[in-house]
Amino acid sequence: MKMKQRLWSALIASVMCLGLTACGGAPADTGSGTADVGGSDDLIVVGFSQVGAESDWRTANTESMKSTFSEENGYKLIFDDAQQKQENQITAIRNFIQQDVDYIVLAPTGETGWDTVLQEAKNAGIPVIIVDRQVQVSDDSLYTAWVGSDFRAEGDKAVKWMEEQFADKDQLNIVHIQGTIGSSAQIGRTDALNEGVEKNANWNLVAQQSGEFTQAKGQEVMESVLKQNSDIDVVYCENDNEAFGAIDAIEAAGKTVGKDGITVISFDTTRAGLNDVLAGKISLDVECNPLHGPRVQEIIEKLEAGEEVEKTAYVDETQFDSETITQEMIDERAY
Ligand code: GZL
Ligand code: ZN
Repeated sequence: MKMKQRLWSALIASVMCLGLTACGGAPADTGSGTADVGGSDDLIVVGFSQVGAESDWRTANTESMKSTFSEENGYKLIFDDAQQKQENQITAIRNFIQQDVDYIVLAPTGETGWDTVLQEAKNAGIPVIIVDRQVQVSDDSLYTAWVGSDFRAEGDKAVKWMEEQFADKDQLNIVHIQGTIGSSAQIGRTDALNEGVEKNANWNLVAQQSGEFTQAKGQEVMESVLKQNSDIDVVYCENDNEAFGAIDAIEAAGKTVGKDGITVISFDTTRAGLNDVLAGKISLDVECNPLHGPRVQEIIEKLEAGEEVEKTAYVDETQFDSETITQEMIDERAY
């Protein structure tokens, strides 16, 4: 039910209550804070357009949203998996508008191409919350709030660690397996490495190709790079699933990863990724926190209460390396 309808129903209910109390009847309030007028369902309806199911990170992100926006929490979630295609997200948003949802949440595949459909949502009076990756729009009133990670900062953490680890290496041959081209996560993590290569004369980028944030593509890219390059020092993977694929390819080629072999760097710190850090297969994993459900819920609750919300909210993130990680550190994490 939309916010304005809710206000009307409360107003009508209070008038009714006045009437009822005047003639001694019980107030119509159902105790849910807003009186139920005509038995209308007072769940807050949220339409969520999710990128897809390409990675462990995405699965954890979906789980966080679904467990937060449950009926017992007072929500009806309409979930759409776009299989990593923007056109599917645009269709989903139009469906949400048709269904007159109370809020639209969008985890965008790429940063551009959103102006038209977000204008349609604005015209329909439906607030849009962007989560995870960012959108570049001509008018940022087309969305109410964004919450997610600082991807450039994540990349800078990895580059700083590499500078410390390989300070005395005269030549560092780096393979760069990028994420989905045009996504904020890829742009930020790539910009950081490109700047690191410019800054460090001993760093040599031997290959740069997208692994689409998937394990299969990560393995395929690594296999082709291994055929053309025999001296690789570092593989910079823009998420854990690409790292899993790259490690499989490296080991299938009879080489090793870790301290005495190729250094694998990754992002996301999923449970499987951290297990590989503990095993010494991934040397550094930079956190990218997927638990956005409660953060988006906080924004919606504020909007429901008519309160101001922050336009941009970055989540705090850390990093783990194979020298210092412990099982306890992994056990105490929520994903
Ligand atoms: C990052 C997110 C990225 C993850 C990948 O916030 O957009 O997309 O790093 C996921 O695992 O596919
Ligand atoms: Zn009700």
